[in-house]
Amino acid sequence: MTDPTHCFPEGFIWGAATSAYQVEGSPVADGKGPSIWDTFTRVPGTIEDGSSGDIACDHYRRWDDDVDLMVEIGLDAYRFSVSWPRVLPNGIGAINHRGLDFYDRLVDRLLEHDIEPFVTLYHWDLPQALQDRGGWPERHTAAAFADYARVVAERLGDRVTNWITVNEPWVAAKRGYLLGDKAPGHHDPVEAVLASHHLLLGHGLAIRAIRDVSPRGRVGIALNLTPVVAASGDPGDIDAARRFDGDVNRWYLDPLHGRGYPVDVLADLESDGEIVDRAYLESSDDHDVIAGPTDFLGVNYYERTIVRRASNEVSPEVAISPDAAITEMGWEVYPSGLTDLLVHLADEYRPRSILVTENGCSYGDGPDQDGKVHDRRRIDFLKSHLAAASGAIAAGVPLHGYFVWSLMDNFEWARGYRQRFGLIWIDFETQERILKDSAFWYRDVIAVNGVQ
Ligand code: IFM
Repeated sequence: MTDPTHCFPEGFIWGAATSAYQVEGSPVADGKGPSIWDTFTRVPGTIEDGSSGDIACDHYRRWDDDVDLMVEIGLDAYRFSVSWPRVLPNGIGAINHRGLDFYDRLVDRLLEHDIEPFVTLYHWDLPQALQDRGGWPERHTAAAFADYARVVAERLGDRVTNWITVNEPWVAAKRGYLLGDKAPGHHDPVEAVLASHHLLLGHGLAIRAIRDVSPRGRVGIALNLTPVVAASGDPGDIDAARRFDGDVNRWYLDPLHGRGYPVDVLADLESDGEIVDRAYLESSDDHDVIAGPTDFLGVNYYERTIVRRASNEVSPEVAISPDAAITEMGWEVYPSGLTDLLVHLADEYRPRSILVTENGCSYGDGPDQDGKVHDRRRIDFLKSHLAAASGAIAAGVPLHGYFVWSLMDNFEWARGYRQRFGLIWIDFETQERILKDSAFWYRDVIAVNGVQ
């Protein structure tokens, strides 16, 4: 094999990611309690194809075979999430040891194969029992999350080093409690702001719990981040871009790095009537917790966002460049945005280490007559984004790992099973798995530690 064009530093971590509700299935097995996604998917009209995660990839029962596929690809690391209601069916209180046993076995098998587990503690499947008590808009949910983090760390912390507290708090707060296209499907701006605060507080409290139990643990959070561009030089578009950037990026990055919430966003929210008690959100005790030191920043990157002034003058609108290539999610393919984002994060926030905890694309290519999946567009997407990541490293960004979203096709939330992000194709009727061309391509990338 010739020398790769984009070489990565020695020790660079090559991984792939999934989340519990999207792959596991078995929603009531071994004493698992219901999550808000079990409830939400049963509401008619919430999921495009009327599906749910009841079976998904049946990973709860096929995990051993799935680890074999990871070995075939040569992964250094596997990022998965723990289902909170599997471990604590009521969200708090009695521990369901059979639920923890599943993750225990998975971790052992991964380590047997030298695959490093990266454990996400919250990837959106809040126990329904906690939602019944108000969910993330309530402060006690943050404390419950830290207790749950402690329980998981006590069981797995002797073998798991890398922990991701919360995945994409913006999505959990905004889409769950304001836009309503994700569980629990609410439409309440005040709830959404409170939810974001308690997700951040929960993150900070969970860091303390994990470090307490497992001092060698390395802990971070995974944020969905996007470079934001104004659609034009029109002052309305420029202001819309500022608001969007504030809402998605700075509202999370600033407090996590000890700066508190951005004052311009606080002012916007106050004038829009979305904050009832500003002092509560600005409590310095809470911000000390939220800004607790982390070991890495997890970046989930999919696309840049072009923003223009909203026609209704209230919320900004997202535009797509007319010449852009788009994936089947309708997302723009924009690899250089990854370089820009990583360089900006390193300059502005100086995290010790950055991991791309998600990057990938949805394309529906399925098996041909020979049973092969030729997903050329995914290879091109990943290749261009790895070149962009390599550019960021060359510019001095402390980027130490990259996780493809996703290891396998899975339940893509409100989009159901019609969107396929995997390196592994899944027949959701038979549960047959096929490694796509992209999986073999990624295997070669990992083998030479770089992209040809
Ligand atoms: O599938 C999701 C994942 O759960 C969180 N990040 C974005 C992915 C693609 O939409």
